[in-house]
Amino acid sequence: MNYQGVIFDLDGVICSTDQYHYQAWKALADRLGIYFDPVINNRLRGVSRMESLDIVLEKSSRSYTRAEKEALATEKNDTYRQLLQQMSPADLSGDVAETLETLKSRGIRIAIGSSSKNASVILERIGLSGAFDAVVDGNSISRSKPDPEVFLKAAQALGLPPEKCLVVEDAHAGVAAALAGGFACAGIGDAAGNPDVTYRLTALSDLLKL
Ligand code: B16
Ligand code: MG
Repeated sequence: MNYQGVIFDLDGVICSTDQYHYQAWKALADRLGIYFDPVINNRLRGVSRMESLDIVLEKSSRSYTRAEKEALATEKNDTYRQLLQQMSPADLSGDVAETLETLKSRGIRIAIGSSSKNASVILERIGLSGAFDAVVDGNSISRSKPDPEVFLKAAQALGLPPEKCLVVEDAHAGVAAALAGGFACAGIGDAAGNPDVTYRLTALSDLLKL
């Protein structure tokens, strides 16, 4: 591999919290009588909580005040955090665990670059607290993906320039963020179909062949 650091998105790359995001948004949309489906949910990948809410509310017939929106975002997050309780180290796939271990054994520095404000809870639940050289998440940034801030901060925390780091993303917003920051980007899942990615991964361990 020609990179000294790899910056991983969390939801959809390291673990499958995307299904819990879907369930929590769906519960909120159903309660409000707003249409919501997996296609709309795909647009929420990598996007911050409040921006996600705006997308969910696009199908609403009424408008919501800022205070109402804060309450709705809190309601969704409470449902989501409840769902996260069922996660355990069993939710860390062997493919992901082995890939991280092998990269580390090769001296490659690894970081998390996530939009989520729940990143540390998730890492703890799947047994990856302390596994990364740096964790930059939704609490440390002011601009969400597709802005490159989260990845630039992660590279800085690793002590590496963007051109020496590879970003791994499952979301189109995340791919755009990586490229805008001057990073190469490997797409997995939804983002493997993005025409702009530098590499396409079927499994995370494909990284070890680069
Ligand atoms: P939270 P990632 C993103 O995480 C999710 O993909 C996105 O669906 C979510 O809205 C966002 O985090 C904010 O999450 O509500 O937990 O702060 O993919 O960037 O790791
Ligand atoms: Mg993601």
